[in-house]
Amino acid sequence: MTFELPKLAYGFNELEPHYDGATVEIHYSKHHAAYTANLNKAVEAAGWQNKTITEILTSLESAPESQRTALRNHGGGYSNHCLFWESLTPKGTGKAAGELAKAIDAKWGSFDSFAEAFTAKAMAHFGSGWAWLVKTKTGELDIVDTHDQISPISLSLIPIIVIDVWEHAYYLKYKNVRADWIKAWWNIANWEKAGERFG
Ligand code: MN3
Repeated sequence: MTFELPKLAYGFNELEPHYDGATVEIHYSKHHAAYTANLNKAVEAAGWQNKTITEILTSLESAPESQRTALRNHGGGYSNHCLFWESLTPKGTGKAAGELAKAIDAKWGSFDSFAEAFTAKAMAHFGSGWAWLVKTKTGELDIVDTHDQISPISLSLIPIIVIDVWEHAYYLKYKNVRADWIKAWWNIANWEKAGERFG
């Protein structure tokens, strides 16, 4: 299949003041668009046009060797950014609700303790990458980080919510201060969507 940039559920400026319109526009229409275009090239070169993105990300080891790195980088870049945009909303509620909230409380004791652990993971990640709340194969919640464009789907994890901590995600507004970007992210985190993903 040919992959396309997903439609955003909000305008470029609608996440302000937490996430500025200029960064959102460049992040989406340049960075995410480039991953999407390069994924389509790699898919064609590999003869993998019949595969879904999940099939691609879970069968990288059987990809033609010449395209494996491109499929990992751009397939991950395409998918991770789709999940990232869905993790954001202008109508952030600040915390999880329902079954997801219960599972977070059971694992971390409280939402605040979870938030502290998630923030710490995002802060501690060295270099380009992502911090994720995921569900494991056994249904347990966990906080993980992945490097570059590694997808949690390739690691048999189900993504629930994610923050992009590549510098391109925040440098225009927050410069080198990743802590400020992470703090801002909590205001626009989409816990409703996370609850749906948790199922
Ligand atoms: Mn990014």
